[in-house]
Amino acid sequence: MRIVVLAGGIGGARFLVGVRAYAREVGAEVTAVLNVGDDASMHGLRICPDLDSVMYTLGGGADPERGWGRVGETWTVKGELAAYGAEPTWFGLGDKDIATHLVRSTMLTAGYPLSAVTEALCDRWQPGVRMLPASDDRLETHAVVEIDGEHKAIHFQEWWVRYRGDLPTERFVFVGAESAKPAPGVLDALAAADVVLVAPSNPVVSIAPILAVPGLREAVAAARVVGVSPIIGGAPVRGMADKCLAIVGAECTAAGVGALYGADLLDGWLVDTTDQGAEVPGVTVRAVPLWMSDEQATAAMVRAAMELA
Ligand code: GDP
Ligand code: FO1
Ligand code: CA
Repeated sequence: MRIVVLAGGIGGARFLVGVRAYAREVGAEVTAVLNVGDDASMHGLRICPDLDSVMYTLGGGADPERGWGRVGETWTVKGELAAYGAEPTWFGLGDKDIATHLVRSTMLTAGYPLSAVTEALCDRWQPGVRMLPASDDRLETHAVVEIDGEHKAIHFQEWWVRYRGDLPTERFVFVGAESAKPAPGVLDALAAADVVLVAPSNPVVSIAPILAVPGLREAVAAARVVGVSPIIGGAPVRGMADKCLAIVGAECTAAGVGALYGADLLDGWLVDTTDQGAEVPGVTVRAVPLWMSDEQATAAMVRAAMELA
């Protein structure tokens, strides 16, 4: 049995903990195809928030409260950068986390593709699933916003971390997507997949940038696909999905996100029991508890998704 999971950061990481537990139980092989749209360069370092959230979470090194970065983190470098007034001052890199970005940036500068760098970082963390970036090519999510009457595109990190998404926002663009290629192994994994699971990740800024890589959406749609709703009772469990859905004109409900993905992508759609009765035209919908409170509860969600498939 081969399972491919499309995932972003924290929601994707927690879901993958359950997928890994399920896979161990049934002897399945798991490949995670991960969002790179959040990636940015800060202080000369390449930061890959979603890849790192997944790697740290599966490797047992993530900070569970913050949802990003390392547990037991210290902030000496951040303080020193601030003392220089080094921009961006609104983005914080922890000392332990910086080691990851140093290794990654050194390898990228030496010419290794992001997929090879990710594999090397995973040698340490042993996530227990194969982690592939959606693309080795630069594909960055930018928000087209209005600041002081001026229209401009800012990086997703600036939109979220600096402005908390509190700006008039017209749309998101995935810069570089048109010419990006799926990373090595992505299309092969999708072609060989018995089931593709869409994690309960942000549909607009975590899953959409993955599907924006030319050829990827078609490769996913050709498989048996079950998605899991990140929206419970009309609200995201955490994060900015409500803001993002409003910007793309989608309803912030389990049915709204299911419809956004659509019947051309999804075969099945898992919603929380709170959202029992939600319908998505052309898609089989089932309701089960979707709170990822621990590994067992999450593995039960995955089992339900696999049964639906
Ligand atoms: P990010 O990249 O760090 O923002 O993380 P993702 O895009 O992977 O996931 C963010 C989404 O995870 C949010 O929209 C949350 O609603 C969703 N999420 C977080 N915890 C849970 C949970 O326990 N259950 C469900 N169903 N969704 C969750
Ligand atoms: N989120 C913040 O709210 N503030 C930060 O200073 C910040 C720094 C940061 C550094 C590395 C990293 O991997 C993630 C970081 N995040 C920070 C989280 C990140 O901005 C977003 O939550 C994700 O990109 C959404 O997936
Ligand atoms: Ca993300």
